[in-house]
Amino acid sequence: MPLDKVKAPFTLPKLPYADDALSPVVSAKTISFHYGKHHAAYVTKLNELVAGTPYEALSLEEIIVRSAKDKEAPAKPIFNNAAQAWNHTFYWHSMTPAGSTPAGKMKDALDKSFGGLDAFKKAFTAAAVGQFGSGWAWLIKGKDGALKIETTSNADTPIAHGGTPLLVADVWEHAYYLDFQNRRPDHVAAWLDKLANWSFAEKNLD
Ligand code: MN3
Repeated sequence: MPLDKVKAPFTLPKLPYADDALSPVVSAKTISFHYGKHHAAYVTKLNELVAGTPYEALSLEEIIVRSAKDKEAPAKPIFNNAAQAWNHTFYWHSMTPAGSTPAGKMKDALDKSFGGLDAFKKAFTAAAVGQFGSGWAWLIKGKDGALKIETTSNADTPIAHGGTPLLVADVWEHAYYLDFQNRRPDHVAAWLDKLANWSFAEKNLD
């Protein structure tokens, strides 16, 4: 997943599992809309927006970083669609059908920063549930090397602010409404217990 290298025209990356593999927490029907429609639309729109602009020559991550600071007219929609393209690819990899528990360096880092997995889950759930409206709940490694929980609104992403994302949960309603309706806390709890991909998070530590 070399998101620091890919350039326009961008394509929708393949899902790392079958579309029904995350059921029942994330159903095939949710995937069909969330991946097949929402994520696909961000990629298509991004290609339209960058065509013929200086952004066309940049990697996806460069587009995010530069458009976040750019005050000219097309930068905001470019940022929104580029960040959403990036965030969703990262999100699909933040889940694994088999479920997982933190081990090795990842477990040590959670122990050190949060006092263990249970305390992390409690804090992450509170952040994810407390994010008002659409957004994302992240586990990131900060510039000082410590792990932190962060939420971002709408398309915003730690990539634009110098944080290193380790894991992300999408808390836009489109991520859970077909399966959990308004019960975001139940969705987040099931997501952490059944789907969180700790080996992916551990890879992102380095
Ligand atoms: Mn989404």
